[in-house]
Amino acid sequence: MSSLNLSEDHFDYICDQLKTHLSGIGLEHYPFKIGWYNQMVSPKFRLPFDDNCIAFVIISTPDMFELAFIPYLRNYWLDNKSCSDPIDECMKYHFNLLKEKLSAFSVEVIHDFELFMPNRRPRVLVQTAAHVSGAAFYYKPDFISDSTDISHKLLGVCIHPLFGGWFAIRGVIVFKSLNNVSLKARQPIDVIPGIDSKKRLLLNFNYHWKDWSYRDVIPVLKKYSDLQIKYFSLKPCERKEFINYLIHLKN
Ligand code: B12
Repeated sequence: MSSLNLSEDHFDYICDQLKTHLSGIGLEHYPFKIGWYNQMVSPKFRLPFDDNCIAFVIISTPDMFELAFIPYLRNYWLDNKSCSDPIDECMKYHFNLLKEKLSAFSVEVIHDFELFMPNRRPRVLVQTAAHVSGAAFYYKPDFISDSTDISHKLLGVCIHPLFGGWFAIRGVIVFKSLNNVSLKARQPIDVIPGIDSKKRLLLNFNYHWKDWSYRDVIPVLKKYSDLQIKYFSLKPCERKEFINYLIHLKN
């Protein structure tokens, strides 16, 4: 596919479009080049686009629940969709709207929950994308690989400088035919001082994630509301009744 080198003005225009759509629903976008991501991951996880292609990682802030999810439930949620995850459906809805808005460009959306079949490999490693875009520092398990008591592979965790662990990484949007050779990498901020705190974070994330403590590893600007905490504390199969409650809740 032939690709166009983006001028600064064009790039700013795309960023403005993303901001206009996303900021009102509690989502944020951070640009990166596909090559920065592909350099980090092993070949089987590489994204099939040109190294200079522009992409954006999309994160949900604590506001997403009230600004995007509850309105989505009220307006579009149908019980017959109950086999799919409502948050995933909400994200699909908004990413599709965005794709329509940006239909002048050749855009591909990859959600965090998309897997290749039959091997179930994630289509994109959103934590690596968040790190290379500068959105959130990715604390990888190799910080504690020296510990002998860790018998199985740990999952790494990203920490956002303003929201700590109170956010999620929803996916990436790739502008397949747009290059921005001059985009400069933004280094993510390492907000956890010292190796011991990093180890504690990883252990909390892997073994105690249900108590939410890993999310409070640094002081934060905003946390999930009580409603959001209640929602995510329920097992997916127990959420139906609570969804009905949210739909009928008076503001
Ligand atoms: C599979 C998965 C799971 C599996 C975990 C299986 C396992 N233990 O591996 C299960 C279902 C158990 C799970 C559970 C949870 N998960 Co989960 N999960 C994922 C998912 C879909 C893929 C992760 C994965 O398989 N990675 C593959 C491995 C190989 O990747 P990797 O270890 O990062 O290795 C790569 C990097 O190291 C990179 N690399 C190499 N060198 C370098 C150097 C640098 C500098 C960098 C940046 C990268 C890099 O290359 C490697 C690949 O070649 C991601 C979403 C996504 N699409 O990424 C969410 C995700 C990781 N999960 C998340 C969360 C929050 C959870 C839960 C707390 C539940 C929840 N959703 O609330 C629990 C916690 C479980 C736990 N702590 O054990 C969040 C983490 C958010 C964050 N702040 O980081 C994610 C990102 C989802 C999201 N939408 O935000 N999860």
